[in-house]
Amino acid sequence: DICIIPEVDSSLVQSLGQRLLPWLDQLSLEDLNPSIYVGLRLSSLEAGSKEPFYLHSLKVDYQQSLLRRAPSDEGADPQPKPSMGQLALYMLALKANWHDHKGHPPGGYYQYGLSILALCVHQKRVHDSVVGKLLYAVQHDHHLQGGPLSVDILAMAGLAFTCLERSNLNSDLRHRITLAARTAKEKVLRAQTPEGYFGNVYSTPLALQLLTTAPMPGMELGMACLHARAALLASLQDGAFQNPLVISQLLPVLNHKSYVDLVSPDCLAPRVLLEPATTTPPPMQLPEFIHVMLKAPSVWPPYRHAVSVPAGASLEDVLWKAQELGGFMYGTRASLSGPYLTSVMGKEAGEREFWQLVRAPDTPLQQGIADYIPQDGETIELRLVRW
Ligand code: B12
Repeated sequence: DICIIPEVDSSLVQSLGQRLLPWLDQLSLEDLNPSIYVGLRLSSLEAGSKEPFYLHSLKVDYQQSLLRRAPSDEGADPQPKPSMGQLALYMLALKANWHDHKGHPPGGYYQYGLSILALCVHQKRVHDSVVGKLLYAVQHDHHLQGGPLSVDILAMAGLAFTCLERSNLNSDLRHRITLAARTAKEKVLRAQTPEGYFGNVYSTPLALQLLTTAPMPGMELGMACLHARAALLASLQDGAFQNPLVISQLLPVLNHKSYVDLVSPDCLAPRVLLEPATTTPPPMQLPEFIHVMLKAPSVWPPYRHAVSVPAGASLEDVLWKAQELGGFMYGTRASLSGPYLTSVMGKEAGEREFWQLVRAPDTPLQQGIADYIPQDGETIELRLVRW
């Protein structure tokens, strides 16, 4: 005996769905409801662009309320943490946000690979089609053929494949996964520069995480990695690693570890307790001033102005100074890599666009606005480009 629900009149279904629609505009804390999202995603109806927006609000709200301190901490918390049931629904909502397998994934292939890796180290199996999309990208996608970020993306994808391989998840794809892990390594290896970096200095840590995961018969790994290691050590000495995110990708390499080792972390390995570095304050000196030419040719009217800042100031200081002088405007958003430039002269970068930082005539910077220290006489161009 089976239970079958005969099809219901579609206009009835639609009118039910329509009653949910106004709720999708209620994004305040007390109104957000993961159940609405899950129900809609599992229905025969969809609410277009309201859906991703609603899910986004859910994520922001739930993440924030999870991070808030427990109500017992001090004073009464007006917004209690979500209940176990609400959390459970939120988890369902995250799962209901499947994507179609055509086109570029929304956060880019880097985040796609990172997500598969994260689930894999938790030993959570994802659908073959999800892994299939990354397999296809590594073998065929032209975005990954030598673009500036290709090594970062290939390294992350390779780490994800290595984890899947070791954990024997998605066993039907085993052969393709092994092949793609090898392809990722080969492409990373081929991207080695004469100085020894894989891609650039900042993609080398992730690249090494990948290349050190396992020996590769038939590949000249040994010399290549020694060369990369020497190049990294030289750039460490030059102070190239100041940004906490890139440091966080490098530290595992220096400890012969990769993200794949999180599958079964070695909790007993001894670790050294860090002590704060003792800094001696620099001697008081009158700051020397430098001049930096700031240009934004892709806005109308084009902006071009010399800005004077103390030597050692960051590009962010230059932008700030230019704004203070008048005639220049910029906006940033916080990210794990630091402040990300989102708008120049009121012009926001659109989808798949970004404000590229370029040292004239044509050298894209390898650091963000907070980390890059311009030299006297340099011209910095802010260009709105597609990626
Ligand atoms: Co980028 N980028 N990038 N990038 N990018 C990386 C972070 C990295 C490490 C690549 C490399 O050189 N090997 C370097 C940073 C090195 C360093 O810190 N010293 C780098 C650089 C240098 C840049 C640029 C400064 C290049 C330039 O203009 N000359 C610009 C940023 C300029 C600006 O501020 N407007 C830039 C731009 C981009 C695009 C192509 C736009 C994409 C981001 C768009 C998108 O995915 N929606 C991009 C990516 C994808 C990456 C990459 C491959 C992954 C980032 C990611 O998704 N992280 C990393 C590689 C890596 O980390 N090893 C390089 C995971 C998520 C969970 O973290 O903080 O939420 P998140 O991610 C956001 C930020 O990372 C931000 O965009 C992400 C999505 O919103 N972002 C930032 C991306 N790049 C950069 C760079 C800087 C300096 C900052 C502050 C933020």
